[in-house]
Amino acid sequence: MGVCMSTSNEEDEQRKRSQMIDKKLDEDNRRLRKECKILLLGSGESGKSTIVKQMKIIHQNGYTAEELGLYRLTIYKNLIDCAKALISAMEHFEIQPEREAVKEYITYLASYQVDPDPNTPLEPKVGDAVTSIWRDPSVKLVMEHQSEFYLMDSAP
Ligand SMILES: Nc1nc2c(ncn2[C@@H]2O[C@H](COP(=O)(O)OP(=O)(O)O)[C@@H](O)[C@H]2O)c(=O)[nH]1
Ligand SMILES: [Mg+2]
Repeated sequence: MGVCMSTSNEEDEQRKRSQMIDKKLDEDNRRLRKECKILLLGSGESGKSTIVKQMKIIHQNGYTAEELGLYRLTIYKNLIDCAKALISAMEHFEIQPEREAVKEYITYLASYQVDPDPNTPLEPKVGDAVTSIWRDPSVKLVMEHQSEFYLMDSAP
């Protein structure tokens, strides 16, 4: 008798599990039918990522504070990477900065590491350094070689 009970209980459980799986498959199917997949094709910097960001802002309540914090970190890193790319190009093409202060800023930026915590802002000196380097007349000469080294489109 005990054996009979346990078998019927087991069958019951299995039936319930099977029904749950069927239900889940049904739900997934319904959701998939509503889903619309878009393939974004285009060369680099043609706006693919921008479309995805706009979709999220318009249809998915935009970005949380935490997500925005991660973007802040990306922006900090991009800024430092671009500055370092410019500095490397200066060295590579043997172009000397004109102003003494710029030389000191270059040494400072070359060893600068972005803090991985997005709530830690960049040191204010980074702003002064980047502005000073960018204003130095030697940058014009470096930019004449722009096709010979990689610099993000957003750098200038
Ligand atoms: N003027 C204008 N700029 C855009 C547009 N869409 C994207 N951008 C800019 O083009 C650059 C590259 O866009 P991105 O989405 O990163 O291109 P991806 O490389 O195809 O992912 C960014 O600086 C965007 O701000 C647009 O519709 N109009
Ligand atoms: Mg992209």
